[in-house]
Formats: sequence, structure tokens, C-alpha cells
Amino acid sequence: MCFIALWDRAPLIEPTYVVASDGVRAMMESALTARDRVGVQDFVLLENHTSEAAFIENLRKRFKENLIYTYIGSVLVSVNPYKDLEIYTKNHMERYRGVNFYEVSPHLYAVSDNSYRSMRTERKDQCILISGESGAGKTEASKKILQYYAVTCPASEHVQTIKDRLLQSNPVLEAFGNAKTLRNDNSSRFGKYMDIQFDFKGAPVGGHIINYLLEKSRVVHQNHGERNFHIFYQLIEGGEEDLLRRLGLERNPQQYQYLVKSISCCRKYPGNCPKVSSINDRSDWKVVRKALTVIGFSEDEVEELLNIIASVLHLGNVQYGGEDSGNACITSDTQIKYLARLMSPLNLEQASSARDALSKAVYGRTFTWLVNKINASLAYTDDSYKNWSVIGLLDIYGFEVFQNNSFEQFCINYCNEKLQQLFIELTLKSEQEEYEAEGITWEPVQYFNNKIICDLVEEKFKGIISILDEECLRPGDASDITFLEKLEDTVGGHPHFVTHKLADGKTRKVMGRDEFRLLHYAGEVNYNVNGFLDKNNDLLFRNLKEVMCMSENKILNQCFDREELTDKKRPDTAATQFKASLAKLMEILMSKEPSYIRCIKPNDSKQAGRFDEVLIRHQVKYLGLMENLRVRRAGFAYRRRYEVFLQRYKSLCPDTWPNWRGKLADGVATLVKHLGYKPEEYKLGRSKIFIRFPKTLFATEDALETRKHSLGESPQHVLLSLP
Ligand code: AOV
Ligand code: MG
Repeated sequence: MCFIALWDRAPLIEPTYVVASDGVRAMMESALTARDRVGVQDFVLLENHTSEAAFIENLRKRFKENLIYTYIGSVLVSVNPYKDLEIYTKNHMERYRGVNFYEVSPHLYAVSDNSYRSMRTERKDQCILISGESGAGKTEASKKILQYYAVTCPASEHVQTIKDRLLQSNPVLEAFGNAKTLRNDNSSRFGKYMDIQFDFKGAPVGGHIINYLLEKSRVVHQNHGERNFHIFYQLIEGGEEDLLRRLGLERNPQQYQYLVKSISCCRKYPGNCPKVSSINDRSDWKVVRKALTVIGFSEDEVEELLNIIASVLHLGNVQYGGEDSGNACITSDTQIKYLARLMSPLNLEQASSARDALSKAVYGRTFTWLVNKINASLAYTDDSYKNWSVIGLLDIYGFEVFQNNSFEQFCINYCNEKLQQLFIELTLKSEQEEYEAEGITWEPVQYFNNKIICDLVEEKFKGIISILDEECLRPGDASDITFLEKLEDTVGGHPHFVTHKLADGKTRKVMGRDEFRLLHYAGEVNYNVNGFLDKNNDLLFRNLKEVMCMSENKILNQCFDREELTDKKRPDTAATQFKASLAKLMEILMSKEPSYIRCIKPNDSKQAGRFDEVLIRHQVKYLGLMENLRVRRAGFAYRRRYEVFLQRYKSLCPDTWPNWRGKLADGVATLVKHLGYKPEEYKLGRSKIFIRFPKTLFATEDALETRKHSLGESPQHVLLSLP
């Protein structure tokens, strides 16, 4: 229903305003030039809809004109402009609000407004799924959607508080969960699904966030050229003198091992990149500090939270030396007595990894605590309104490929596979259902279904996660390499799995012996297995947990529960937990009416105005946009409900003008007959007309314009509905 509704209200083409000074001809000529210049605003209107070149050309034309949004039917395609466009003002919001946006350009706000109205009129929960690779603009889109609701939805005093908290949750979660990567200066390192709850009046009265697998390993090391989570730099750069003194921190990121240590070349290039030109840590600190207060953190809670952040930095500076016995002793000045006591039975390597495991656990659990705390502040407490409706916003980490890809990339890319699958299933399904509902024959469309890759990763017993878990649980000589060997034995023949071993027993030289490659829907990625077992086990020494339980810090106290110490059951591995949480997410999303935003990254240098065709073609391909278009055009380029079609074009036929009194379907049949539509050009369904070729529709649009102008109906500024 949501698709249909959106399409029905979708504008036909970019509206272009032209001053009608030289009569109709000049008008039409300008309009044609405009059509040529800005392309079509819905890909279904492309003459040659199967041509990838035409698709890219249309994107390019529009990108050049700063028209970053284009539809494929009801799906919004967005190209990251890498510059601030004046298209998110309050005026723009007003333009889309509650409007039958038939005549308005494609926009995030159109999708947001459509979901909102569907939620209200159909009382059906909605969700907006934003996908695309790292840096494509997902997080920005989700923030803009939230702003749209905050500004345009009705508000009371209570609602205003909720709106403020919803908005302010973003800077806080980004500070603790985002970081600079090579792909994106503000890359989300966790997945986020946020429900916005609306009461019967359509006011946002509450919210709830579910977070997915934070990339904890970043706390203890980063790839060269990347940073740790923003909060560390914000605190050091922006924290008040007094505060830093209390936390024992120096105002110099270079002092902290966790901020300067990169995985590769750490000695050669000490210091990652504490300063990033696009980021102002000091002013971001102020924003975060204020946001914490708006969300309802007390001064004490903020102090405890920052204490934890500082402790992680101190922990990173704990250095070990070797004793004669080979056991580690702490050599750094920082006096952390409990650590000394606990870590001395370990050798040097074990002690360092125990320290890092502690830092990761502390940070990861604090992040979850933070999400819970935000949820508590967004929770709607008024029992009389249990019956709210929901719009869910999904913004996760995008597909990513680095020089070095590890367990984290494996999980992130697996998550993207799952979302792609959901997209395929739902768009195809809804399309097919629409044809069936309208009594029109569905012509099957060939498309690549990535279920085969999802199965390769998650299938019970034989999937990669199962094999990884098996190795994690196996006592004895299990290692990352035995895991790889098991993979080769079990899934070695899978068409989407590759290692250095060739079928004839020879080796593939371009691949390392500690790597496996997955042929993802979005491209090939080599994963290095080093660290897979440890990261999947995600274990923390029991005695370190005990110490954390004894901590006087109230947040840590809540993060490390005593019950955990007595629980004999081994917790699920990280990958299995992630798999289960994704399965749950899919269930949530399937239960709602989806809308899609497909984000495209225009270049790898984060530059405005650069349209890198190779990169874009690749994304168009793997996002399945051509297939999406083919499905949408399966047979028919365009469809519209009878009443809408008749209302728009009835003036073109004397029998339907000014009013048609009979059945709508008969009116449309009379109208198109008068317009000279040939039988092969259209079909009449139960409630809609389906038009096969864009040119048929364009001719009708042109006729409408000519009529308006010949009647002198046009005012000085004429809205030309031409592509
Ligand atoms: P992502 O969420 O898709 O990547 P972001 O939303 O963080 O990507 O976008 C990356 C950067 O692109 C932002 O920091 C902005 O500088 C710029 N940008 C994106 N969208 C817009 C827009 N509509 N207008 C102007 N600038 C924009 V990742 O979280 O890495 O998967 O994991
Ligand atoms: Mg993001």
C-alpha cells in the first residue's frame, strides 16, 4: 500500500518555472531544454530503461544541477553532494508537508512525509530503510528525516521535550559510536535502528533505539589514517581545564597509546590523525556536553561517564616489561594496583591482550549503557496512550572494503547482505502483488538473489559462522588457521567463496595463506582470519570482571553484573549474537511498511562536484538499481489511480470535461481513446491505468500544457510539467 500511495503522489517530472513571455512555442522550447538539462526525476520515465549508460547519464545530469534525488518508482536514489545544499530549510519542509506532492521534486522529505501520512491514514507501522556503502550519506539522511518530523509534526510541551531528546541523541551516539575511517570522516561504527513513536494526533511522543555490534576493536587500535571514537578527542580537545585535571588527562592526544597506535606501521608513523580538517573536536565537545544535559544526564552521571572514557585512555598507557620468570610486570608509572596483581601471572602478550580486552569490554558495555539511558529518557510513560504508531529508521554501517579486512568487516558486510536480501524480497513481492491485485499478468524478471551468500554465512552447521563457532568451542589446538582450513573443507566449493587453494591443488598467488575471499553482492572482499577466534569469543578474564563488579563507578557497576559471575552457561559468541540480532531486525522490518532510500557515493575523495563514473556504475550495479528499474518497468513504465489520472487529464476530452459522471474506469477508457492511445500502449487494471511507454505519457502531458496556454490559463509563471 505504501508503494502505491507514494507512487500515486510522486511527481511526474522536475517542475521548471519559465517566464511565458514569447508565447507558447518559446515556452515549450524552454521546457524541452529543461528536460534535456535536468533529466527525468523518475527513472521509469527513461526512454531506454534497460540502458545502464542512460541511467548513469540521467544521474550525472541531475547531480550537475544539484538535483541529488531521483526516484525509481517509490524508491528514492540519493547521491551524496559532499556540500551543503539549500534544500533542507524550513521552507522546504513546509513545501512537502501534508502536500499531495504530485508536483514537487523528489526529496527525502517526500518519502518522510509519505511514510508519516501512510502511518496516520492506514494506521500501519512504517519503516524507512537507508542503505548504501560507507560514506554514501545514510547517517545524514536519517538525521534529516528525524529533523523533518521534529519540525513538521504537531507538538505540545511534553512532545517538545521528546523531540529535543530524539534530536540530541544523535550527537551523543555519534560521539561514542562514530569515528574517522579511510572511507568516511564520520563513519558509523555501530548499527542503529530507531523507532519514533507517534500518538493518535500524529505527535512524536517517544522513541526507542536498538544498537547493533559496536566495532569495539577500534578502542585499542585503528588502521593507519583512521581514528579512535570521536569522544576521546572531543574530551581531550574540548574538556575544561578542571575536568581534565580531575580525570588526570593531558591536552595532547599523542600522549595516549590508544590514540596513536595504528595496526600497521605503528613505529614508522606514530600518531594516526588526531586532527581531521572536517572535524572540530572542540566545538563538537560543546554540542555533546549540552546534548547529554538535554537527554537528562545528571552532572554526576556525566562525570562518571567521562571517568570511564579517561580510564580507558589510562589503561591503554599501561606498559608491560618482562620479569625473569617471563611473567609480565607493569612498568608504567600509572598506579593501577589491581591490574598489577591480576596481570602478573600472564606473559607479556597475554597481559597486553587482557588489558585490551578489558578496555574493549568497558567501552562496549558503556556504549550499551548509554543507549539504554537514552531509551529511558525517550520512553513514553503515559499509559493511556499505549496505542501509538511507529516509524522506524534504519541507519547501519555500509558495505566496506579496506586493505585489511577482519572480523568487523565480515560482520558489517554480512549485515549489508541481509538488508539487500530484504530489499529484493520486499520490492519484488510488492510489485508482484500489485500486478495481481490489479488483475494484470505478471511477467517474471530475472535478478540476482543474494540469498546464496547469506546462506553461506549463516546457515546452521555448514555456514561460516557455525564453523567459526565450532572452532571457538573446540578445546585443544583450534586457531585462526584451523578455522580457515575447516572453511576450505566445508565451503571450499561454494561459488562465492575463494582461498589461495585452487581446485587442482595449486595455489592462487594473489591471496595470502591466512585469507579467504567472499564474493559479496557488492564486490569481492578478502578477509584476514587473524583474530577471528578471539574476536568471536570476546572473552574477558573472570577476575577482571570481578574487579569491575567491585568498581565504585555506578555506570560500571550496572555494566558488570554480579550474576554474570555465577552464570555457568557460556555466553553466545559475538557472531552468533549478531546473527540473532539481525534475524530479529529482519522480523521487525518485515512487520512494517517499508520505504527505501538508496544512497550513492559519487567519489572516493569526499569532494563536491566530482562524479566518478566507474565508482557510480559499480554501485548502481550492486545496489541492483537496474534490476529494480526493470522490475518496476516490467511491462509498464507508469501507473496511476483512475481518479488521479482522470482529474489531471479530463480537460483533454470533451466527454470527460468538466466532469465525468459514470464509472472511473469508463471515464479513463473514454479519455485515452479520445487521446488516441493504441491498445498495446496501455492496460486498465482494477483501480489503475498502466501505461507501457513514457512517450505516451509525455505526449499527453504536452497536450495538457498546450491546451492550458492556448486558453491563456497560464499566469506569468507557468509550471511546466515536462521532464
Ligand atoms: P554513511 O552513514 O553512509 O557512511 P554519512 O551520512 O556519514 O555516510 O555521510 C558522509 C559525509 O558525506 C557526511 O559527513 C557529509 O559530509 C557528507 N554528506 C552526506 N550526505 C549529505 C547531504 N545530503 N548533504 C551534504 N553533505 C552530505 V558509514 O556510517 O561510513 O556507512 O559507516
Ligand atoms: Mg553512517
